Amino acid sequence: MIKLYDHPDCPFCQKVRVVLAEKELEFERVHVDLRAGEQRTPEFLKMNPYGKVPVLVDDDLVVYDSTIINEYLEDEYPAPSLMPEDSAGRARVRMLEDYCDNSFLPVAGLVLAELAKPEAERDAERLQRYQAEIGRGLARLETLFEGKEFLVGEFSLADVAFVPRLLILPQMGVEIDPRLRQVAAWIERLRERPSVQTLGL
Ligand SMILES: N[C@@H](CCC(=O)N[C@@H](CS)C(=O)NCC(=O)O)C(=O)O
Repeated sequence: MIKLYDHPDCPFCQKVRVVLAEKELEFERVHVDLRAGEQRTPEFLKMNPYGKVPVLVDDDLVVYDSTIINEYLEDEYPAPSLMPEDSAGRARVRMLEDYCDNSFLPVAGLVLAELAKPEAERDAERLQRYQAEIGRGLARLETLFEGKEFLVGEFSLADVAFVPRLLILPQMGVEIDPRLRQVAAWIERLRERPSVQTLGL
């Protein structure tokens, strides 16, 4: 039985839940109360020394970090495949996941942190700068489609990485530039997937 140490709003946990749903894997969700600091208990740190969710436990194996977990799920449960077969395609997926994890998601996190403040305490200039950065990220993605339905051809782990924040662009105050037609169509395509709908975003 697979266990996922999870937090409902965490985009990294959401990435893993999409992959579990794509592969129709049953799993038990263990809610980690991040506000109460449950990720820093000695038991949790034994599973993930970084003290972060998600952590996936599959029988005796403990795996942390959403991107590594998703690669593990792809290796261990290969059907349906969420990685291209050719090494060039696999490298493209990994570069996009890296961009998403280390740039797109952190900036989205800064937008959400600013919006979480009472309006009087928000720094409007900073908020706009972060929102514009998301817009530039989307413009960069637009150039990758060249008529493809998903970032690297077929639906892959690269698309999964972006799902959690793409689905809440309106809540983040980010409007999609009407010129980004392929990005807009891609987001609609993602929204239609049953695995993505399980997130309830
Ligand atoms: N690189 C990690 C990032 C995970 C992460 O940042 N998780 C956050 C929640 S979204 C967390 O557990 N934060 C708790 C803390 O830092 O104390 C991954 O991809 O899994």
